[in-house]
Amino acid sequence: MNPAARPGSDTSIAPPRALDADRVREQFPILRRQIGDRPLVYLDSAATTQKPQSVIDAVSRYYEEINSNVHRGVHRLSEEATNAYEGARKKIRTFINAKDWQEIVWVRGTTEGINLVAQSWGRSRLGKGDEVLLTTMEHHSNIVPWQILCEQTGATLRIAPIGDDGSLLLEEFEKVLSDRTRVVAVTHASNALGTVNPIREIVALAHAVGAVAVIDGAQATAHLPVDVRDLDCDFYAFSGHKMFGPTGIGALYAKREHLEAMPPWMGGGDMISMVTFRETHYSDPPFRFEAGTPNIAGAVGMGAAVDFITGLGIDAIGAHERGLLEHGTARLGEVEGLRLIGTAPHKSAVFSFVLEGIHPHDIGTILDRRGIAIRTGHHCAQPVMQRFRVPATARASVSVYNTRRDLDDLVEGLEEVNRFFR
Ligand code: 7TS
Repeated sequence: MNPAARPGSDTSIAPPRALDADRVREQFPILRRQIGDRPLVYLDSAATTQKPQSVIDAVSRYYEEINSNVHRGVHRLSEEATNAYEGARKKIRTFINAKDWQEIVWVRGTTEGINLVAQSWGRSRLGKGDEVLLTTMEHHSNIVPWQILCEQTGATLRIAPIGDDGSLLLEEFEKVLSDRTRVVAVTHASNALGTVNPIREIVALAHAVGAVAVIDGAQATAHLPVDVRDLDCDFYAFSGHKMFGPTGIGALYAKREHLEAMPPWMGGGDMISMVTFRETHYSDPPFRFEAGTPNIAGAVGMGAAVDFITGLGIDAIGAHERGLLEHGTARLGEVEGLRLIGTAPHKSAVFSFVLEGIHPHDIGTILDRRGIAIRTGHHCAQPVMQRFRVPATARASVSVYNTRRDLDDLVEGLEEVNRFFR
């Protein structure tokens, strides 16, 4: 389906440029690797994406030419490092259409971003009688920080259920929502099911009861357009490594009014304006939330990753992946005993499945012998496994550099698995 028609997407009507996946692949050196005597077939991008040469070069160039600490020195290198670091923050701002750069906090990734919101925004505000509303499809990163917060404050966790196809049941969500709800924390796209949630609608429902909306964008930013002003979410967390950038870097978007009212959650260098042993004055956001020397090279690399995505066009990426979703869904349907877990109408190109009577780890091991990398297990979404009554699934997830051939290889591999076990 056209992402422009999805709730929460942009409304551009120009058809996306078609994407030449073979040319895109050439930009990813790791895809030239052999696994044994087979070419690598990488189908684990939901865990982490591979990195294009431009991102690798940006990180190397940073270390080769301008490595220095930021915000501190008067010397040339420090000034250049600061410009590169802050320049990358501005790229993130533009990429998600935040109103200003002060709304972008550098973090280690989605997990840290959500913990920051829970501990800084949540801990000083929540108490007994307050509720935090999640959905069944959340990643542990969007569950455990809220459980910790509830333990600390006496607030209660509530869960909105999902249907048999892995869609959020919006009517049920509305029933659980009440004026006790202070936080609604929902994933934009599910890593275990692929489901894409109607974020704009969810945010509006949260706001109608006076709750803030925290969006886990880990599985969204490399696949669909994200416009935080259009979504009107209060917080949006995402990871560099899931969108062609380095590991150990991510961004938290927060509306400025929230950041200005939030206390720091970690103390240290770079987050203060004045320190004495009697008292400390904190910096303005976003620096108040960035204690210690940050991952400067990571930020620069994430900026280069944004350039990579923008260069291809997020709509073109989305269209390419929808083609793969369609092809993969049809081809996997031919495999004996295969059941897809997650068949929502609004879905990203994640294929979570079980093969009747065969443990997912055995599937993963046999595929690995053919050079095919998929993920098996609970995908850090154990409540999803419990919901579908499976201990684990096998998951193939695609990105811009995947082709139909990769999915055909997967199907051939699964046929070998079936021959081996049946
Ligand atoms: N939220 C979602 C929806 C995710 O898929 C992940 C990581 C996270 C949060 C955490 O992101 P991090 O960068 O802070 O670790 N998901 C996966 C996965 O599906 N396989 O490995 C990691």
